[in-house]
Amino acid sequence: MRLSRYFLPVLKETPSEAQIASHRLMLRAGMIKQSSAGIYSWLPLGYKVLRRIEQIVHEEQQRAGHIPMLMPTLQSADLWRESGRYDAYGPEMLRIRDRQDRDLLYGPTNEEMITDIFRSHVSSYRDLPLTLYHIQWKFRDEIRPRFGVMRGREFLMKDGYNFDLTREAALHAYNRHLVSYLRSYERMGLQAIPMRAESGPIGGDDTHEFLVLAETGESEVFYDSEITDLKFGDRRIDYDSVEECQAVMEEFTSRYARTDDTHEESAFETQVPEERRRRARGIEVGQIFYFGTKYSEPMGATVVDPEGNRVPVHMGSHGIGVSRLLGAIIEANHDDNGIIWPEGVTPFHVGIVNLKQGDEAADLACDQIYNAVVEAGLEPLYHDGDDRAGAKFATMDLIGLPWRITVGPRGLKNGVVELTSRRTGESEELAPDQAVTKLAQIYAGKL
Ligand code: 5CA
Repeated sequence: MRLSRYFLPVLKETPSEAQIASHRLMLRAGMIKQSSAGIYSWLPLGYKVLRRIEQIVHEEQQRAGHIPMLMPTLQSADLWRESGRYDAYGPEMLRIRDRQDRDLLYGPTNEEMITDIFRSHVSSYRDLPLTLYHIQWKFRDEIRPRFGVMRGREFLMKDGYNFDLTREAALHAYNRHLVSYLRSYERMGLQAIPMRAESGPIGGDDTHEFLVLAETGESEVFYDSEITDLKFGDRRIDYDSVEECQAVMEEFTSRYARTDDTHEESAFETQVPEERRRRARGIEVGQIFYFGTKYSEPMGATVVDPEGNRVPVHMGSHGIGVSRLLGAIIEANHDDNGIIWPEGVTPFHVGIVNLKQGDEAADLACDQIYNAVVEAGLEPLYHDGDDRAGAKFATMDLIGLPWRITVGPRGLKNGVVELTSRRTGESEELAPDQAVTKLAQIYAGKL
């Protein structure tokens, strides 16, 4: 993409309404525009990152054997009356009436709708296990929407639902989700720690929240510092193996890590030596629940088991805050000059800066590098405007592409361009084709 043909409305001024870095930077980098409180338009740059995050979520869910689908945003109130949640959910639910006077609602989550789909089509244990998921907009009329996409009213969530014959099988689904979430967050350049939490309006006994440590996080967290040394990394896992998934779950959840809802000071003190006790703040980027037959029983989602009895299925639900993740990633990856995208989610792989637009040799070299980057399967953003070099660098630093290739007449005389890392600020002089080769290797994970 050439910047001159793109739509990147960067702001010079720091917007006064934004209290935290990620919100300020998303507005300044032209990624989002508020349309009303807690509701945002996703401008092209923000939309690109949103799609990258969705793509990682899709890949990791499907790797774990979960099946993608799509349910609507508007739901019938009658379904929610069956589970008893229509009245219980309270003012966070946006209730709507259509022209036929039917009660609808903008879905805050989808347990009822997926249970209805299940009961309409599945009636035998032979069709289990089954895990369906979608990535869809949700609406929660939060009393205090704030921090941009971090606590929105309309927000994008991946929500998945497992259906199993027994409690044990459903707990395997729980563990499978935990593993797939660890992988997903690491691919996004984040460490998200599973912590024991409260189940709130979703219900159920077992639940973990995934928290990214950040000073601006809305949750207070208490944990054993050893937890931050754990990495999932690139280990291979057989998602069908109960033992393997259980082992990962135990490894990542056996140390003390809780949100303030479940924190017990006395347990913290007895279980964790003083020098490893940490109190901090975190951003909740996902939550997994096992809730057994809470929805299947009242809604009649049953299957015939091997003995011929009709039994309600065991379920859980599992959510990732897809749009919130942009805020969380930026909170964890920025400096005074702007965003620093992790390579896994960056909107463009490299920025090309032409120091002297209109100079024949520089223009030609930029075009050649641009084409070579595309050939290598990567997406460049070419800053081809007439701005001063300093202004071009400032824009590139603000939007945070992990790599920049700087091309100028002086370097070209010596046959070199500069490859610069946004994170370290370090630059290297390389021949143009070598710079592209190196980039390709970095993104292929070989460097
Ligand atoms: N049905 C379950 C799991 S599918 C559920 O709704 N879980 S949840 O309430 O924990 O939401 C899942 C994730 O959505 C949260 O962990 C959080 O990352 C994100 N989320 C929740 N509320 C908001 C909000 N107001 N703005 C942005 N993201 C949110």
